[in-house]
Amino acid sequence: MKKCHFKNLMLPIAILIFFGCQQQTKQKEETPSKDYLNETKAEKDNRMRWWREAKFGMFIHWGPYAIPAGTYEGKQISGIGEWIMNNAPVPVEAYEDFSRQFNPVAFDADEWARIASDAGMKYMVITSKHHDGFCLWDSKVTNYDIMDFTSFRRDILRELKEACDKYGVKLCFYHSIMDWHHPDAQSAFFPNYNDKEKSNPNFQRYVTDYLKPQVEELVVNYDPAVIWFDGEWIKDWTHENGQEMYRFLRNLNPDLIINNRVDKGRQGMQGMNKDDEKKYAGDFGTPEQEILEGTSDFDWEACMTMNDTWGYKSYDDNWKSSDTLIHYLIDIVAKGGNFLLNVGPTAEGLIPQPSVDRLAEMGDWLAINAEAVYAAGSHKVYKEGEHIRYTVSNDGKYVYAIMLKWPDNNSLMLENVIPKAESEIRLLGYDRPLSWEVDPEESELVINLPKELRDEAKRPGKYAWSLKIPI
Ligand code: FHN
Repeated sequence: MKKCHFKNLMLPIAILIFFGCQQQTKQKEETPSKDYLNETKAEKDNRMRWWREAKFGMFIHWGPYAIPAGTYEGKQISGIGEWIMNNAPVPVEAYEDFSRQFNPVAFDADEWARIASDAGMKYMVITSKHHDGFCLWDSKVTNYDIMDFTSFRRDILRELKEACDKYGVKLCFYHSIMDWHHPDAQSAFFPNYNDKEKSNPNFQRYVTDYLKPQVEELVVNYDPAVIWFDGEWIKDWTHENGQEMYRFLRNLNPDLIINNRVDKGRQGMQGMNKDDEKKYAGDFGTPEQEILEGTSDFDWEACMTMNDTWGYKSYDDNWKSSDTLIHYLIDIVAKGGNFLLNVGPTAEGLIPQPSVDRLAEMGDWLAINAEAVYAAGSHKVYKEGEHIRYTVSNDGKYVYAIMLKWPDNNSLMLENVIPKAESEIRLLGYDRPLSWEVDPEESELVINLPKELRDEAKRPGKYAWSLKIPI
């Protein structure tokens, strides 16, 4: 709801709000502005701790684009679903009709948070606003939101906040800098550029009067753990804008984590920052639809779709298997990254069943292998051959060798870990210790897997198995 609606409220409430605002302004003025771009390593380590231990998060792309679901005027539109406004293209007024119709009556925040939590996901990043400009919360800055523009009139982000708190999942917001709907954010790149004479766009005015106050609302009213910017590549958004936004938000909440797309450092889909003299704002790199080749000193999170679209497309059935997704998670964690795996709910508010099925299988796998994944650091090498990935417990007492494939001869040889003498090597999910020896000539560890586990059905879980090795 926009601010002007307050004029209809009763006088006493208006007075209360007035004094409340005065108080808030006073507090803001009194808070010294700290330069969070220059924090120490210890400060950053402390702030990033929960995120580094979380490893696995749910990405949610959801908005009015779920209504056309990839089809406009009878034609299937190529490209990712949430880009339909740009790709079809759909003029602003016609797209607003979709937004007006957005009525996800089957949306159940509790169910979404439960699905994420059961999958072993520790955080959720939902599109507060994607490039189409439509807002999923009750914004005072615009009427182009779920409360004022639709008959649904439920604050989606508020409901998710409550549900995520209940399940111990941290709620985070994706927020697009690029905005195809706002008149001041139109540029030659956008579908409605031809209307620009009507509006005389002024991008910096959009930043000051719209983008910043909106993200401020999100941070102050919903306390997100991460702000995940996107759409920063447009030329109107500058390095200075990025620095200033980062400082502004960290001053609102010093614990906030912000991705590197707040600034101009990201190098395409590889997602890590350019290596130049500029110091870019942002706390972690964002590889998109890819996994880094190796480890990195800069925190990173790979975001990925389960099929080929972020926003729902009714006819995209190119689903990755659970096997593949679990192996991606292991590979990412071994290389020191996080995995942000996307779902694109339908216009009714349902997470598609193929996504639900895969998430349940990932949750089953993590229920057995959790300790090899969470709070795990990187070993001196992250892999051995094609089928072994390594992690290390945070206390440094155990190395986990995760087998992506069951060894053909039922015994495993490892070159990169020597166990503590007389210690017990265990297979997570199996109740007896395994026999092992170190080949003195080769200084190779040989682990003998129990004969009964030649039978796939008797193994603890499917797709990958973790050996816990005391060091
Ligand atoms: O254009 C977007 C796209 O729609 C999607 O949101 C992904 C997710 O990382 N990011 C963009 C492109 O980098």
